[in-house]
Amino acid sequence: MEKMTLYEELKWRGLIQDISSPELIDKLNKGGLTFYIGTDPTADSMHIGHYSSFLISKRLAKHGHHPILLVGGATGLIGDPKPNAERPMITKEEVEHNIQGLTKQAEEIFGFEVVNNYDWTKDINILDFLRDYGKFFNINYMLAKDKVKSRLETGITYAEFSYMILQAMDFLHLYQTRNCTLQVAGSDQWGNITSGIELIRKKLDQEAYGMVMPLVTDSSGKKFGKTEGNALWLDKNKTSSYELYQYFIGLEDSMIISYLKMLTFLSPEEILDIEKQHLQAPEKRLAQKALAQAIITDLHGEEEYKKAVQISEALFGGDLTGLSASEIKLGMKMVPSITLNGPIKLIDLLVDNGICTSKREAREMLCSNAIAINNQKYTDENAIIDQDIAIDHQVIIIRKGKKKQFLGIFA
Ligand code: 383
Repeated sequence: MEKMTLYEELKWRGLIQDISSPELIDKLNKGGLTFYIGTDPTADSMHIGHYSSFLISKRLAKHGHHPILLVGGATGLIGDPKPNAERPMITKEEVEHNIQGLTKQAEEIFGFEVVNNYDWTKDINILDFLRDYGKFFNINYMLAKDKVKSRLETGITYAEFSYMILQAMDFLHLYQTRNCTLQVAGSDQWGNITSGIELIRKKLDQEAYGMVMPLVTDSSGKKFGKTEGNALWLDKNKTSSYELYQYFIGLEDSMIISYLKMLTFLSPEEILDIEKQHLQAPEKRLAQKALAQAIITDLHGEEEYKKAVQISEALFGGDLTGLSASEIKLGMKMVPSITLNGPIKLIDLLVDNGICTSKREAREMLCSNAIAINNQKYTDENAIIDQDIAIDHQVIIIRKGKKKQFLGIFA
């Protein structure tokens, strides 16, 4: 395959939804731009949705552009309007706490410089704000922005309505102080980015640029990384690598190649190769595994990825050595857990905790070799299960048949 330019590659990966001007294409291909991407401190960790768009910054950085990651200590106090409803205000303390988490995470995961817009926004007084910035925003222009337009029926407060001005001020500030000429984001940010470009044009008579990527969704339009309303967090204490692994492995075939393009640094050749093999034997879930490996390794490192695979295999009969009780507990958060108060006869353990519905069922299971503890088969109903057989004297994994798992935790 002929080597693609950066822009061609971004296109091929499906990462370009809109650019503010075709002039940007050459500038992107050349390298050397300072650009920024922002996130608001609405939680103390980013989730996979953020990750997918923040990855763009890594791609640009690899190509010789200079990234700045902005955490919105100021904008987080106001809240970017959602299309359907006003955001609840979060306390200043919460914002402060979240900033700390996000800043640490951004530095750890991306290793880029982090700035906070609170630093240059906090001292602007209201009259200067209205004169120096408010005067450049025409209400008709603001009302025409998608996010505002969609809120005119249900209502929007003056605070949220002003949000786009704050974000535009950031772009202007970074343009002036850092020669930052490009802002990148997900497509929901288009209106805010173009407001900034417009402000820079009006105040300085200069040209800045914007680029947005499409939202990553599944084939039914649901956001990538949302499971029953829960986000997949980038903080491994909130979402374990094992949980990430399970999510990626379970992804549908129809989207998997486009996820590989958008969310990994695998080369086009590698992706085409995986696609070919995947089409020959989709049941092997090779593409899903490649995605899991790439994302978990990029996020948390190779060790974590290996652990995630090991836990997955362990759960289905593999090797448990080397796994600690806390890793197993974290990895098996969604497996039903049972508290054990001391040594117990196996048959009682099975029946008292509802693993089997009756002694009769328990005996049948035991006789047919269908009960395993820590992947060792048990047939003797009188076997004593105690802390001596538990991993780190704490946890046991009880398996019934091929699929059902329970986590026993000694109190
Ligand atoms: C604030 C001040 C700026 C520039 C950006 C911001 C944040 C921005 C925003 N971003 C989202 C967020 O914080 O609300 N107004 O959750 C998300 N981003 C990125 C990406 C995305 C966007 O952090 O599309 C998904 O992750 O742009 O929704 O000067």
